[in-house]
Amino acid sequence: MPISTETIIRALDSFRIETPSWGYSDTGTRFGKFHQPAAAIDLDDKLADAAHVHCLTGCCPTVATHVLWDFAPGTDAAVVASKAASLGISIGSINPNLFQDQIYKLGSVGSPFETARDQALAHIIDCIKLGQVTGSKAVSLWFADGTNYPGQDNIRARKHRFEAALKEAHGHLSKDQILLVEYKPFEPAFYQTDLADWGMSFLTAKKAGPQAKVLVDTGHHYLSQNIEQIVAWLLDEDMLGGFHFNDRRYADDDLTLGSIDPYQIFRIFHEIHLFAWERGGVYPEIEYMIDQSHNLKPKIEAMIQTVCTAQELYAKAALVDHEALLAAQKKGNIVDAELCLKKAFNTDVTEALAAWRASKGLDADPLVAHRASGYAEKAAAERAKRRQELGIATEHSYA
Ligand code: LRH
Ligand code: MN
Ligand code: MN
Repeated sequence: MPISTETIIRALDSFRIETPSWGYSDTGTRFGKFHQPAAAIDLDDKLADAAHVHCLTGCCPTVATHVLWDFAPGTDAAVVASKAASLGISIGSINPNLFQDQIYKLGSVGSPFETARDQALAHIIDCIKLGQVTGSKAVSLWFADGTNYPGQDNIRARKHRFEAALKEAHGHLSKDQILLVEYKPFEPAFYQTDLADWGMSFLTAKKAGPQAKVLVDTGHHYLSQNIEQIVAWLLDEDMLGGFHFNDRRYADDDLTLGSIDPYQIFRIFHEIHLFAWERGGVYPEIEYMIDQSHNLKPKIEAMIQTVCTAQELYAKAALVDHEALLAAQKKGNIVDAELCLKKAFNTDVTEALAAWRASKGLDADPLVAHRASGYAEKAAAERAKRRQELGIATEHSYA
């Protein structure tokens, strides 16, 4: 076996990526939704779809849940966890919903209203408990909080409200749980977002406690921002908790990973492999998660495409010759240093990925295997019927 294939197989053996429950159901933009007959209707469907993706790819053993969208009132979380287990997966990150309730109009933990802050904190604490019941590791926080107009609220007072709430929430974590703090520059707050960049998440997480880290959503940056530099700094500070992977052309577009700029994801993975190489091959614990909406592509195909793209780019980045890179850097040889990255990026890893899959008893191409399985057609027929019985919109524009 060529050395590069061995390197890739070793790298992929420890690479896991979490799929999001919301990526299996109908989503859209604020202008509307296009329904798909095979889209998941309820949490059982989402678990089944996530298990199907894991079965084909072998690297998606957990599914992220969004509490309001997934756990109807009265849902027994232990039952959900055992359903997931019976399908061969488990419940991954728990995402509180701190933005849809009317009470959050002026924010959640950053709101000027104590009632909103109290409700938000109670919900986060409930999610931490939910995570304990489902055996999940991460509670993943994203806040829509901010203001839309200059003068609307006191920016520093909002900062202090955030610090107090996250510190209190952190106190409820079990020793195995982590709190991930996501940032986003704008939307839905359009003048000032409370956690607008990695620095704000970093400081807030630091103040919350040692189990809080930063979550980098690749779509949550200004266009020319150097995300791999943010990743390198967070790694160096031991503050990189995880990723929400997606791609974008303009803002938080939630397109499938690598569809616009695969080299950027490669460069992010390169920083991680380099960091581990400098530490004798010890990789930091990072939660790799997908956060996509992909409302036009068929749900499961889009998910498989993203998972395979992530594996491919992770594998390519593992091929960077770190010795040669270091030597070029020491000599100030910019061209050769850059070529180390380009050479790895341009390597065709199809065979190596197939070899890794074969070693796990998987089909060489999960997308082809999915299409051959008839899963989507069966799901479409059964779910269309169920939608009719439930009186849910059945008009579909796209299969
Ligand atoms: C916000 C976000 C956040 C939410 C998800 C649905 O834009 O990235 O992670 O939880 O989308
Ligand atoms: Mn996100
Ligand atoms: Mn987003």
